[in-house]
Amino acid sequence: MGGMLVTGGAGFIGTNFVRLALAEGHDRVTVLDALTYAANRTSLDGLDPHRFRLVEGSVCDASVVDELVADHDVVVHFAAESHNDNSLRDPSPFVQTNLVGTYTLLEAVRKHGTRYHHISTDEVYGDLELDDPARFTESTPYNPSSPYSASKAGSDLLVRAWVRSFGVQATISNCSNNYGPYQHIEKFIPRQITNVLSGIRPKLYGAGANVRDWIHVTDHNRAVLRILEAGRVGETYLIGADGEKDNKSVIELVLTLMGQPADAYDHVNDRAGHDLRYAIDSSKLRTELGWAPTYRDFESGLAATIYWYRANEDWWRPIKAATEAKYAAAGQ
Ligand code: NAD
Ligand code: TDX
Repeated sequence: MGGMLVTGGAGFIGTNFVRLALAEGHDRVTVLDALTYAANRTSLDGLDPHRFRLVEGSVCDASVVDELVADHDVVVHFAAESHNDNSLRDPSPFVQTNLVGTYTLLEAVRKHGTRYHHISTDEVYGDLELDDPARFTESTPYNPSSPYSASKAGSDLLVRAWVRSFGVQATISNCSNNYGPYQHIEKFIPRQITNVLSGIRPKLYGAGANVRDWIHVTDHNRAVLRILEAGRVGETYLIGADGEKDNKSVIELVLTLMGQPADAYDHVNDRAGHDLRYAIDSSKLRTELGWAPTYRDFESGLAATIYWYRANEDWWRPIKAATEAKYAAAGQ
């Protein structure tokens, strides 16, 4: 008994979370990960085998989930199908993993009385107009746009129902767009960095006016650790670092930081149903739990991320051609 079960710990945010939790003194961390296309087993290389273990399996597998939940004090649920573009091509694994997987975990934590933290996204709230002074808060109504965000919204609602109906000891966090090391190169920022490193021009969807609210992955994960420490059961916390930027500015900054002309990118087909703007008001997290972001300068965080992809070409190079082939088929 004891220790933390982290689902999806071989993915982007989960890997960074496991590394942070071990560095902060958590002494027993188990990852349950199905090792889908989105995972990279080498992201977890070099961790202390006395304190860390990787179990390959699905959150939809009730017997594996039950056995692991029974053996840990807390579950942090990162595992998900996470990419909007993929959800537009084939929603089926999104419904399975994000809805059925969350249901399977909830039944296990209900049975064993285990503390549960649910990782979610600001995309459950839909999108905002560019000039809307409002930002998302914990009381903004759910209004998801894509199969991905609808499946995440559904999973959040399952958690809320299991808290209310069965007294499950759960908290939820909805975070804005993360950037940093170990992010899959299908996602916007690492796709453009690895494009430049591969001699491919960066690809901007549509006119690039869409706004995302960027946060460094470590700031997200520090907020999750803080919620585990002091968050109130049954509550939702929004996580965001006041990092609104439009996509065109981000692509120009990547190019400039990599020594290329700022306009050396292509406009490609827009995403169907493309959300215009996300923006988070994280006052509740800041005032109740005393959290604040440590990466306050996007440009230097981005420069460090570019450095990481330059230094870790072995990590991403093997999947670059196949990732780009998928986009090329969609004219993106
Ligand atoms: P990711 O795609 O990089 O990683 C997902 C991980 O989950 C992978 O290791 C994959 O193998 C694993 N997985 C998928 N299906 C599984 C299954 N059935 N059983 C067990 N493991 C499975 O995703 P990410 O960007 O690290 O996102 C992690 C979580 O954070 C997700 O819940 C996502 O919705 C949420 N989130 C992400 C962002 C972001 O900007 N990336 C922002 C807010 C919230
Ligand atoms: O090549 C690209 N060109 C481009 O202009 C790609 C891949 C994306 N984009 C645009 C689409 C979005 O407006 O960049 C923006 C960011 O795209 P993604 O990295 O795909 O992220 P997004 O769709 O905003 O969702 C992300 O943040 C919320 C994560 O993937 C989700 O898991 C999280 O919930």
